[in-house]
Amino acid sequence: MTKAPRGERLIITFLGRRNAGKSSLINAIAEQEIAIVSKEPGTTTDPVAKAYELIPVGPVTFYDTAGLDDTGDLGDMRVKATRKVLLRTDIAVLVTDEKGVTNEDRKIIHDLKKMDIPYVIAFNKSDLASPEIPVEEVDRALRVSTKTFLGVHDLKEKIIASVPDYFRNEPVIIGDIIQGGDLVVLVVPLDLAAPKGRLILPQVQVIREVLDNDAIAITVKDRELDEALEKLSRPPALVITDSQVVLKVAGSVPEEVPFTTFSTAFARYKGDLAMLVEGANTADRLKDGDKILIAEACSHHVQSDDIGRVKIPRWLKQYTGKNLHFDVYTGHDFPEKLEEYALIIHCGSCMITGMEFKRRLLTAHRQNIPITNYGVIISKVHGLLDRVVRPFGY
Ligand SMILES: Nc1nc2c(ncn2[C@@H]2O[C@H](COP(=O)(O)OP(=O)(O)OP(=O)(O)O)[C@@H](O)[C@H]2O)c(=O)[nH]1
Ligand code: SF4
Ligand SMILES: [Mg+2]
Repeated sequence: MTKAPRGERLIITFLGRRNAGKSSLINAIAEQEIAIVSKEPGTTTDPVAKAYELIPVGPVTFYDTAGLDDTGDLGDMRVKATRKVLLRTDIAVLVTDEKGVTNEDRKIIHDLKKMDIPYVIAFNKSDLASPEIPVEEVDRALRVSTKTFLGVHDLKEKIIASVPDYFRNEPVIIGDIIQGGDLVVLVVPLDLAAPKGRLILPQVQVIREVLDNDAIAITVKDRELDEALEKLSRPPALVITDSQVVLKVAGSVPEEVPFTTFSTAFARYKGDLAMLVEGANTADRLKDGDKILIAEACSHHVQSDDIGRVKIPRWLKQYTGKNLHFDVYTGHDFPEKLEEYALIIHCGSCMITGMEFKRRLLTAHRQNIPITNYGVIISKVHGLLDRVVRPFGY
């Protein structure tokens, strides 16, 4: 089985009532006994991850979950655990039995819709009965049987067809907004924080994309920008700068020249720019006493004027004029109690994959918590957000 880094695998979660055949269906699709099946309701108690190679999608994780109709304290805990998996789920497979869609299933469908999770419905045990498929679910539904294997292949195809775009498409940084022959100016300050003797990966990646598109990359420090712009025989198609000097550079670049920051381009490349911009615009509605979560994906070395702990809180307080409270959380997940936050500001995510970052965005979005990131909020508090997102058609 192909090994893929954590966060790179598509997560497909099987859920439904107890005994509906969730575990059996995973086995039928995988054509091997990877999940435990029994006639006793409540066999699967905790979410169990199974690795599988779903051709042509690639490595995926099947999550087998406990029945969502479980009751009592233990049942509630199991339902909570399934819900936690759902926050990270890319595609849900709702499994029903010979009873078809019951009121409990309707509630699950309602939650899936609310959480914006693509789903398909497997009407399992079709060897026993053919219950009615609700009209509004016909396109997503399929009759299957893990006993006769009826519909199992088609279900697999339906799952493949439901793979979200963010998993399918090869993302671009700026390649789609420039053309062959364009001049692209990169502004790269070489301050004390810059690594010795080299450029950082995002800068190198942008230069490579400019060259791949047969365009011309001109790299300057902020100090030489005015001179470089003067010497160009025609205006650049794009100026892209490090966020640290965004204010100064914005002053040098004529208003009609497309202008952005590396962070903005990478927010789109790795995440979901529309969601991050929406999150940053929440800054205009913050109130006294609001709590903001600064979420960092790794425990990097904290500096005295740390961007997440010092600079962004200071700028945001100045921008809003409000008395805001900041918490910092480091690690792969968000803290348990997310609903107390008015806004999440995520780090630049340089150490995690785009897939993992997108999943974190979705996790916040599914709980209705606005989310933005360092690069986007920096442009916002400097009053430059509209300008730096314009080249991307916002
Ligand atoms: N007739 C028939 N029985 C099935 C089918 N699929 C599963 N079963 C039976 O239904 C029972 C429950 O199957 P499981 O796969 O354990 O169901 P589950 O949804 O994982 O159940 P829990 O883990 O207890 O929530 C077992 O006895 C299976 O043999 C099917 O397509 N047809
Ligand atoms: S921006 Fe990069 S180094 Fe900083 S906390 Fe996030 S992942 Fe770690
Ligand atoms: Mg089970």
